[in-house]
Amino acid sequence: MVRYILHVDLDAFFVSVEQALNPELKGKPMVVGGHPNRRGVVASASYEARTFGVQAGMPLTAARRLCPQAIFLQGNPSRYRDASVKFMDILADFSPSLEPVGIDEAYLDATGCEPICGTPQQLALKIKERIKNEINLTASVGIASCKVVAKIASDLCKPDGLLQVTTGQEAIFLAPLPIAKLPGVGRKTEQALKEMGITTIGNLATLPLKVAKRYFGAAGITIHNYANGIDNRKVQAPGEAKSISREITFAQDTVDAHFLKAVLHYLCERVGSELRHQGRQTKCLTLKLRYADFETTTRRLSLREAADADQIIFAMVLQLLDKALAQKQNLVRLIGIEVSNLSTEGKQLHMFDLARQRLEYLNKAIDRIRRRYGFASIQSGWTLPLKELLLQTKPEPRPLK
Ligand code: TTP
Ligand code: MG
Repeated sequence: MVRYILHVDLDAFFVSVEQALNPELKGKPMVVGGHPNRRGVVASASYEARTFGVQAGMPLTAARRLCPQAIFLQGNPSRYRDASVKFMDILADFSPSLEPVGIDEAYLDATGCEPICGTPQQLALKIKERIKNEINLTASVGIASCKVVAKIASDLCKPDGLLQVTTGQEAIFLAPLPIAKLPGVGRKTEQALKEMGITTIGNLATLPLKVAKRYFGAAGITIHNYANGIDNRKVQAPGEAKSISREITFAQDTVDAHFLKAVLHYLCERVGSELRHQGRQTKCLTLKLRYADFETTTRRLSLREAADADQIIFAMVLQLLDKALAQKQNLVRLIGIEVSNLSTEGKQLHMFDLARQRLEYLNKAIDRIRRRYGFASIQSGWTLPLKELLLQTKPEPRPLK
């Protein structure tokens, strides 16, 4: 059966929320991320600022050099979270098959929705209209038979766009695009492909599969399939996800082990609270590190007993970090963790394990405070040095429930 998948992404999200609240800012070059004299990176740039070369992720000082007339704002995470919840609520009205990806984007499976919502194009227009009317933001929508093509389509038609890729035309649509546009092709893979003379997605599509596999392993098969417009991934509602992951890319690469451990603790808190929110536990932990040279390593371990406590996850994953740091002492660019092998089975009673029970009560109390007053309202000693950094990182999507 032909699928119709929509990828909906809000345009210049943080900036647009600020503009919706203060219309005088509309149409101006703007950056959300912080003061241009301070350390930090651009979180969101208005399309007017982008014409000067300003991009998300670049240091604020560089953004100011490129566009000194831009308005720089610190940002208001709670405003963005509110807008995100409203955005996801609007999407949820259109299909039960909704997968929020970040704070401002989601996949929606519209297969079979035609009798109620009309054609996928009509559905996309209705979604855009409600977003405009109800939260005063614009969204771009890509429509295709699979996720990867829908995502690329929404990216290409930004801002305020709508682009449908006809079923059967996926590979033709992708062929002329630069390989960097393909999800899964990071800077290192892009560089390696370019050295092989592969610059467009079409070039990659015609590379023999076994060559892609030889050079890039399992990831080679995935990007080769994507390049041919083949992507069988389903749109997964959050509760169905097989794993939960959180990662942070630093504004400045670091080897500071104390800092890395603090960030790791924060990530464990994020993952732990999401596990508890979903009523799930993990038996498998993965640590991911990307170094300044873009080499990425992952280390994994299995837990004997399933866990959802930040403290247990942190204690285990810390061992992985210690090993990784002992082995390679290069500057670290990104750190992330993933929990997988998730279960929803009822917890065993820890009659003789008071420490675990205490953690359970403690985490429940912390979760309650955070639900009410926001994630940063309560911090562990480990993460206290991170306040400034946390303001500059992409926030997690707020759970829909
Ligand atoms: P994006 O959707 O990647 O960017 P955007 O909405 O600003 O612009 P576009 O029109 O290209 O979609 O990210 C959504 C928000 O997430 C963005 O407004 C700010 C935040 N963010 C960060 O905080 N740090 C980052 O490095 C990135 C990429 C985004
Ligand atoms: Mg966006």
